[in-house]
This record gives sequence, C-alpha cells and structure tokens, in this order.
Amino acid sequence: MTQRISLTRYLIEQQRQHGLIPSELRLLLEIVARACKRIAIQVNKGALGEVLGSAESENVQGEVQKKLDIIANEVLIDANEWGGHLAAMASEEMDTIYVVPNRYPQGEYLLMFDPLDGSSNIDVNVSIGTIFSVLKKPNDDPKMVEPVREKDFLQAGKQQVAAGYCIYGPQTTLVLTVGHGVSMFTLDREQGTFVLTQENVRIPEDTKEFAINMSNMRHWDAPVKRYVEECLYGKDGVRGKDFNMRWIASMVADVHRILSRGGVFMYPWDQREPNKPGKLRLMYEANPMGWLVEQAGGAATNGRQRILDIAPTELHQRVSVVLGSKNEVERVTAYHLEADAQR
Ligand code: P6P
Repeated sequence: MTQRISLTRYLIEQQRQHGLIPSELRLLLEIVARACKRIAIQVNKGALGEVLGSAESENVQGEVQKKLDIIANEVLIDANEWGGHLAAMASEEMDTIYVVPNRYPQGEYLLMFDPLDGSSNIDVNVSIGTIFSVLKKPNDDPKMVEPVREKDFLQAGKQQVAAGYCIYGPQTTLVLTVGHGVSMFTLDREQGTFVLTQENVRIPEDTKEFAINMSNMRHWDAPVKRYVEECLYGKDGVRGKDFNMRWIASMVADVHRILSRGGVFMYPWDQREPNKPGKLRLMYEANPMGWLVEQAGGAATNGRQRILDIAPTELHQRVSVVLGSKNEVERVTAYHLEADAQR
C-alpha cells in the first residue's frame, strides 16, 4: 500500500534518499504542479466558466486554438517566470521561446510544455492534459553567462532531467519521473494537494490492446498496416490471440491507460502529409511521454529508432510515435526495419 504523502514530501524524500532532485528542480516541479491545479480549476468549470470553444486564433502549428489552450499556456508562463529556476520556456502554443524577463533572476532549467493536449476533446468533456519536459540550459563556458537561445532547447530526449503530465479526467492526476521510476499523484480536492497514489509504475511487456486512429489506415506505411492487420485477425491469425482497440484522441489519456494497464500507442507517418514525419511533436509530447514509458519498463520509438536518441533540429518538429508495452513496440519497430531492408 503506497503511503499517502504529499508531492512536496515525496520530492523532499527523493532528494534525501537519492539526491536526485536539486532544490531548484524541486521548486520547478512544485510550481508546475501548482499551475496544473489552476488549469484543472479552469477545465472543470466547462460551460460555467466561459472557457469552452475556439479562441478564434491559430498556433504555430496552424491549428485553431481553444480558449483553454491559451488560458493554460498563460497559467504556466505566469506561474514559472518569476521563480528564478528557469532560463526560458517553450510551448506548443508559442512560435518562439519565452525568455524569463530581465526583472526576474534566470535559472539553469528550460521548461517545455504542451499546455493542454487533446484540445479537440475539451468541448465534449473527454480527458485532456498538460505535458511537460525539463532540460538543463547548456552552459558551454561557466564563466560566460550566455543569453538563452532557441538552440539551447535542441537537446535529445535522453537529456531530460524531469518529465511528466497532468491528466484532467475523472481524477486530476500528476504523473512524474526524474529518472528514478514513475510516480502518480492524485489531486485531493478537499486539501488542494497532490497525494502520492502510486510508485514504481510498471508497464506489462505484453498486451492485447492497441491504440491508433483507424480512420487513417489506408494512408499508413506497410509495416503499420501489417502490425494492425495481424492484431485485427486476432487468434485466427499469426498472433494467436485477440486484441482490443482504444483511441481517445488525447495522447495524455491514451498514455495514462498504457502506464496503468499496458498497451501500444501509435501515431505513425502517413501519406496524407508525406513531408511530415508524423503529427506529434518531439520536444514536448514524444520526448516526455517516451521517457515516462521507458522509466516504467516500456519502450518508445519512431518506428525505427529510440525516440530519446533523436537529435532535434527544430523546436516544433514532429515525429512518428510508437510507445508502450516493450514487446509490442519492438515488434512494430522490427516490421519497419524488415521493410527498410527489403527496399
Ligand atoms: P487525431 C491531440 O490533438 C493530439 O495531439 C494527441 O493528443 C492525440 O493523440 C492526437 O493528436 C489525435 O490525433 O488525428 O486522431 O485527431
């Protein structure tokens, strides 16, 4: 039975036991958690809060922004800019990086986030979430305090020092890793605090559940078609077992299910936009989710290589994503490599 302790106490104990969380990083994580509580309050208002619907604007991705996308982004910026722990932030909702204003001290961390992932679900009351990733600002020359630049964010996912998400669903749950496993904290609304409800989250290496948007089937590459068709044939085919399918169209919700009971999530390249490697973003969706899944014993690739090894070239670059139960991710990846070898 997991001891019901607060997020603050958990972070302090992790610091004492493992020395994993420098005080500045602990402050950052507590501030992000507090911002997620504020976002949850707005999300939970729904139609009562005049927060639903479109903001009549587009983000850097060319996607129509929902009012809550902008609210969540502003909450995270306001909460984090003054603390002295960050040098800059980057967001799916902002074209370029947000450098901490000169009126505040600058810290050594870089924070990236998708402030509200799954926006298409906001107006229909389906779970959505905030995804965040933390890097250290590269400091080439300790004597020189270089101004932070966009290129400082372009680090592979394996350089992350913390990653997590907060899912706004039937429960509001913060899921976090600092490189020592994955822990889950459920928001106790009466106390207004995140309480530890699960430690050492583990994803089963095998699964009977896959998640993909089946409406795109005719656009997929052959390896993905092969894998999904084998799942659909179930015990009548080569897999010898039946599969179930889920697709919530909210990565946070699909990943939370996989962390909770296993499964494989795929958003692969498809021929609708052949110049884009995929729909999801590397820096603030695939990298944090990929690290969480790996820390829970799962795997995360782009179909061919480990996501966390990908060297980014652009802040908002996209990537194909295959993540979840290790043996299934390895099978999908093997199918891609086999197909490449035959080309
Ligand atoms: P589709 C939400 O917009 C998102 O970025 C992810 O959270 C989700 O997995 C995916 O897009 C859903 O995409 O094409 O199925 O609507």
